[in-house]
Amino acid sequence: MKKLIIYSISFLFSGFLFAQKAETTIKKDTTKLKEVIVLGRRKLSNYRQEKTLSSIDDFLEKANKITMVKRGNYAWEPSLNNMNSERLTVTIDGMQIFGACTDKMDPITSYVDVSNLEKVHVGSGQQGTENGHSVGGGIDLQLPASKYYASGLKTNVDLGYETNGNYKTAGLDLEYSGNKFYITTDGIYRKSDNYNAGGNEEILYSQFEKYNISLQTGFKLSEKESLDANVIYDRATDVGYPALPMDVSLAEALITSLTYNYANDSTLINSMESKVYFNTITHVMDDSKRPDVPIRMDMPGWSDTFGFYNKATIKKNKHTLLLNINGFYNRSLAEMTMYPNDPNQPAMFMYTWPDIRTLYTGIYAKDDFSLGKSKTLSASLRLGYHQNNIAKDEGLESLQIFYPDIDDTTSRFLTSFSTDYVYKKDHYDISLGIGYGERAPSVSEGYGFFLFNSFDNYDYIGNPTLENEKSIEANIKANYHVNKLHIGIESSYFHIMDYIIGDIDNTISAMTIGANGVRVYNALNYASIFDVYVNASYEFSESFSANGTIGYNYGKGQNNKNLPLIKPFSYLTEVSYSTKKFNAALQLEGNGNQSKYSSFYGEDETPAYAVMNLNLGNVFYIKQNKLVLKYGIENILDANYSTYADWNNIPRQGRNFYINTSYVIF
Ligand SMILES: [Cu+2]
Repeated sequence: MKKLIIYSISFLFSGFLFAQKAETTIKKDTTKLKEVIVLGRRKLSNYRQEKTLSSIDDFLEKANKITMVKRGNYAWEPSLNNMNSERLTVTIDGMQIFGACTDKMDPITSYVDVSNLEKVHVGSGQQGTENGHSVGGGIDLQLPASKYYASGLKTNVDLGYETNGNYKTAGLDLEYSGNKFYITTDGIYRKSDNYNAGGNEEILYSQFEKYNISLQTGFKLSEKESLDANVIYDRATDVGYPALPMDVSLAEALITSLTYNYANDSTLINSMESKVYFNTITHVMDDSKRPDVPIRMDMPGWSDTFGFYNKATIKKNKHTLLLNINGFYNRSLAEMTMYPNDPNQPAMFMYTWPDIRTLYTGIYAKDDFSLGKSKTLSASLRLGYHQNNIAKDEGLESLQIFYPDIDDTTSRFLTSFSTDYVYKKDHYDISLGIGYGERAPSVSEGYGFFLFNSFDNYDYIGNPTLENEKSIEANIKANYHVNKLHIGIESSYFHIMDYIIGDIDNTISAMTIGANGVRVYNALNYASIFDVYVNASYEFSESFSANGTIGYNYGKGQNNKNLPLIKPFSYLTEVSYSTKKFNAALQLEGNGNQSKYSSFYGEDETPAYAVMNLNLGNVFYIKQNKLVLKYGIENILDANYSTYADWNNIPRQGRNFYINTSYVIF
């Protein structure tokens, strides 16, 4: 391993120094390996974007390798390469932010809305380590770029309605852009009642209500320097989780940042970006609306994060070097109070996350080295120092019941490394990559105390003695286009060592009434995950085209048991018609039978399903203003179904008619 690091460092820097003598400058697309989802809300052009007012979750679900794990109609959990939360780095514009729920009710993606963001960068596996260490990949939700357009005032009004769940959305944006100053502010409000699954089956506790407001402003300090400030406030209340035994009465986030930018084409350092940030999350679980629970519980959680990054790009000859030094300090605290039905019994209190402080600091370097017109070799490296501290003595003492030898502090060193080769010709391109990565256990995996998991019906206890999880990865991506036909393939293989997962411990009894028992986080020697997606598209004419994607995924542990939440065979086909002012698309989307389910981890066999959707869109120009209209029918045949990614087989939405309108006033 050490050798690998030394070689990679020498590769990054030696090539860079040697090449300073060469004279050609090559501009190329170095982000090829990243998937970018553009959240252009008021455009008609992106036909896969059905609704202008889709949630971030809806947008993410359209990406090839991403699936959303659903516990209800709100706050879905992204899964990339069949790996979720703890194996991914999800950041907001490079900022670390961590949910405050011990039951994963609040993935980071639930604290932002489309109005806050411009695009989403998805980096698969070790290509997603720019902002942190991960095994499965990184998702960076990016804020809008500075807007010094001198275009004056612009206003957008958005309204949406969906019949299923009586779902209403309203949004308003104001943007003022000058030469040296800009300010944008927006607000969005969403409210849905319970939705109906196919056959008019009402899904109780699937309602939600949320609003989100944000403000971004910036001014130029000089021609080359500018300062940006961004504040996002997001508040969800009365969120039901039909797949879980509890709901959420409040999920609140305040996300703030201040960024300094420098850009200069004529110096060695092309650009620099320095950000300091702070975010705070409050999450309050609630069971007061559930008619019969064995015991009433209060379960609030908090997560605060301070952090910074310093990023520079250096272009010299055939090299494009990106450096990123970052660090954060997070505090995660969660409590549980149980009130027995017998009022003479005392309430029971414990820390489910005993005030865990995480300190991380690391450096990332990536070099793209052009080997000629059509070939690029890239290498990236991330090194980091990671420390966990248990700040509550009661928490340390509780964990010492199971781990008598542990200390309040654990430190670890993390390494990630990857290299890719990209070959690009007129009719085809191919990229091959390998990588090695490590991640630290999450707060729940390391320090969780009797966290009930309704999926397998076990209480989980964290393990502070876990090793780093390590992954060796290989990936390939290839595209072929000829005339109007396009074929692409994308595949990854992960060999994961010390794969963290819960292990049944019969010596401990469960805290939750009715639970099957206790699982303690432990590690399998290894696990393997494989995925492959093939897509093809054909343009019959300028306005008429068809496309299709099929996917296959596989995941097994060393004990030869299937891993949980591995996507079965999946497909999506679409025919679309689009002109400048109108578009229409008919979709068929489905999964095969989930034959390789994991009964050991609480899964059962989810049957195959298929749903059909119809999406239509128009754009109208009224004087210099623009009106975008999107409307259609989802789940046309009103199928009653659930997928492998639906927690406890909670059925998805039945037939839904929707309309979204966006009006842009210049
Ligand atoms: Cu929660």
